[in-house]
Amino acid sequence: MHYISPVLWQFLEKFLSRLPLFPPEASSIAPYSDAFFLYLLLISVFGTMVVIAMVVSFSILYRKDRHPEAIQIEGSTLLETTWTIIPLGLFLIAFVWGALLYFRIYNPPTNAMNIYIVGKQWMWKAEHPGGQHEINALHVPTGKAVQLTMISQDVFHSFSIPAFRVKREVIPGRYTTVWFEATKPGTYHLFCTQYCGTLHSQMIGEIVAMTPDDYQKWTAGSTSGSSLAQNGERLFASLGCASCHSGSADAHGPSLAEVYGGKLQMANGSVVTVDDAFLRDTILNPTMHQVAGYSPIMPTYQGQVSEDGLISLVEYIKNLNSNYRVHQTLNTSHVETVAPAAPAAGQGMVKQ
Ligand code: HEC
Ligand SMILES: [Cu+2]
Repeated sequence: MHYISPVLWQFLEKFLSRLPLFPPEASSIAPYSDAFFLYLLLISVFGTMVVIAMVVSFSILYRKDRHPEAIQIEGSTLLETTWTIIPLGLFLIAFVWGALLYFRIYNPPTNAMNIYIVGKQWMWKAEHPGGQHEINALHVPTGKAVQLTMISQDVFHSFSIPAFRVKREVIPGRYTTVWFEATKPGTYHLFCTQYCGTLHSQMIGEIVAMTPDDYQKWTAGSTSGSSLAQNGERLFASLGCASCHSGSADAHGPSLAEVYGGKLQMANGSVVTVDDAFLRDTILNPTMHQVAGYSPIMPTYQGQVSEDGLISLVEYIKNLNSNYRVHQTLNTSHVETVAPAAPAAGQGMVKQ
């Protein structure tokens, strides 16, 4: 991904980081995003200059007292080809470069650790798998890919960390994700960049990037004693999910052990990958995804579980191993991904 010569890059970085208008570059993606931004800026400036230069020089060269009589020119293939090919080339570079960057920004590395973010009027809540809660603050380790799974409790918000060149819509009813890898320890701004009501401008916070050691200390020091998955386990019992999803053969519902990350056959013939969004949707609206081989007896939990509760349930199901026990996730910095289960009879499972 080194699209720009390192020497030129060092020069530009020095120049940019002294410019107070420009936020610091504190994530792995920031230099790439800035390089591209600079390219777009430069071709725009170049284009503007060319136009201004021609407007000024032509008005002097072809002013009325020098050319009282207009001369008709019937076109020039060379000229027209030039002004077509050059901009086309510049735009194609922008397209390819932008597309490569886009894929990098929108595809989190598979080993990324996951943190949940809930936006609401007018605050940001962060929930670490280890059970640490934060409001208007987010602690992350440097040198590690962090993925945020985000949702809004009310209206549209937008989660933006300028120093990381990260910005993503936070939408009611749907999980969105964003990822970054912080490179420099420090404290950075967090903004809501979508007008979301009266106190929108106060929906701000702090991103604290810490060295992995400091981060370990922070997670150990701020744990509430039970992980998200353990909270989820309690909800799973209190909401009555356990009665149908006990994992035993005579239960009314399918076993949820190790379903996460695998594929399920739906009653309408389609095959769905079990991800966070799928789990959330089935809990709120079970008829939306009717699993093959089961009757539609699961009640809807719409209005009964908060977004935080849903996150705990999702985290619980995500971490269920085959014995219906939760993988311990008190430590945020290593979150296990559960291998998809082997297809069991009558379970509607399909092979990967
Ligand atoms: C009355 C029994 C019942 C209750 C209570 C119940 N479910 Fe279900 N659940 C089912 C049945 C039956 C299915 C399969 C058919 C379907 O998709 O509706 C299912 C499907 C699911 C699925 C789809 C994944 C899969 O492996 O099939 C998830 C996830 C799920 N339930 C989670 C929950 C959670 C979480 C709760 C509690 C908040 C809950 N269920 C409460 C009966 C129940
Ligand atoms: Cu907002």
